[in-house]
Amino acid sequence: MTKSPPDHADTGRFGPHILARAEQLARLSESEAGLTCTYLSAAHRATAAQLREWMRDAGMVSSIDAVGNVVGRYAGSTSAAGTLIVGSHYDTVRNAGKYDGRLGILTAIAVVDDLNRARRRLPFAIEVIGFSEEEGVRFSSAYLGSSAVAGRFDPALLRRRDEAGETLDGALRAAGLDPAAIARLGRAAHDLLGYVEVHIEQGPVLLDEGLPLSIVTSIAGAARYAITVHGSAGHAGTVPMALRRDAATAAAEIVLFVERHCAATAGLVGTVGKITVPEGTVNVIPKLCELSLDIRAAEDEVLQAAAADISAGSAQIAARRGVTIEIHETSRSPSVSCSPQMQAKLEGAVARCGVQVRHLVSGAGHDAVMFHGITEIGMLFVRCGNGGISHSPLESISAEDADLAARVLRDFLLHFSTSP
Ligand code: HGY
Ligand code: MN
Ligand code: MN
Repeated sequence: MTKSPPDHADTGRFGPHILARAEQLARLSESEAGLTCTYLSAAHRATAAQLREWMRDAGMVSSIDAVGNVVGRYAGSTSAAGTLIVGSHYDTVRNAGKYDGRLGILTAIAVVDDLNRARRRLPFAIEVIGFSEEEGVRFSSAYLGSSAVAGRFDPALLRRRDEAGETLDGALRAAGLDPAAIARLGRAAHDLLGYVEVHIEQGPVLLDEGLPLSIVTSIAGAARYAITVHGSAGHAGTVPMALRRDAATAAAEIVLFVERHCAATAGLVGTVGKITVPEGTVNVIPKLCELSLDIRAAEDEVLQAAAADISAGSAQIAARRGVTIEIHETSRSPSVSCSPQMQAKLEGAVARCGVQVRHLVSGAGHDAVMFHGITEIGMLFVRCGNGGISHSPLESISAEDADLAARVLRDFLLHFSTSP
């Protein structure tokens, strides 16, 4: 009589297993020190291959699709019963933490592995998806992977160029992927029973309140821009200050304007993450300065107003300084609410696992945004350590919290039904 397979849920082995795999993935990096895994780099491709192997080992049929998503399908007990997607992203920002995105994928794989070992099939299929490009680092457009699965991929992005001048189309082909096949990745909405994502909170609230998990009520809207300031070059030693049209000092004033405006507006945050003086030289007055701008708000109206205010404020600064300015929107996603039904299902799972139910708004964007309006979306946040820091090597979670998240996800799946 073979011993029944160990039930992770009782032994608490989900957590250490998930963290060990996150460590293993973190070693697949573009940089010597720290984790950087941006779209279609060698590290990114190696990460995809590793996830695909783990999905296969967990009993899923796994593949890598035309946009680089890693898809593992765990068939249901009946073929006609629809599909629940459980996903998150495996690309990272530069010098990233190990858990942003990856926790959600690894938790889903661990839970399906547990079901598979127990030879349990659910009355619906589960698709675990590792989305290939959520951060929008390389091509300044977030959600490339999930937008394709949601049938919302914008083919115009294929002409978008990265900092090296490579187009998205070219990068896909160089990676052996077929851009023309992306349009066929959209899932039929009628087959989708829902989308659920486990993700780190990327903030301090759960840590401060001593709670391990929370349910997400809504995801803030976000808009990103590329700003270019055009001034005049000049000799650093001979042009009097009053005669200069310095693109960099104008940009600096715009950065401080963004900070002041967002600090003075409730529910709005703004970040200039990149400032570049192309071909900058120590003894030349900058004629060009390029900035990124990322603004977020839980209310779309606040976001809309902020975009207009920052554009008007920047134009005034440019006029006063005798420079010109271009502002180009590179991506925008509206604020979305998680479905009350999915929140209720997650509440049930959290309560059954003995955890206090807490709800939070997400200031960060997530792949779930792409599935809003196509199927019911739900998200489960996991506490971050180190003051809640994220998008940093200091990002941390505990094995206990990862274990709890996996047990809640497992309970959620075992109790999931399409009836309200
Ligand atoms: O920027 C974000 O909100 C997420 O990390 N993509
Ligand atoms: Mn992120
Ligand atoms: Mn993320």
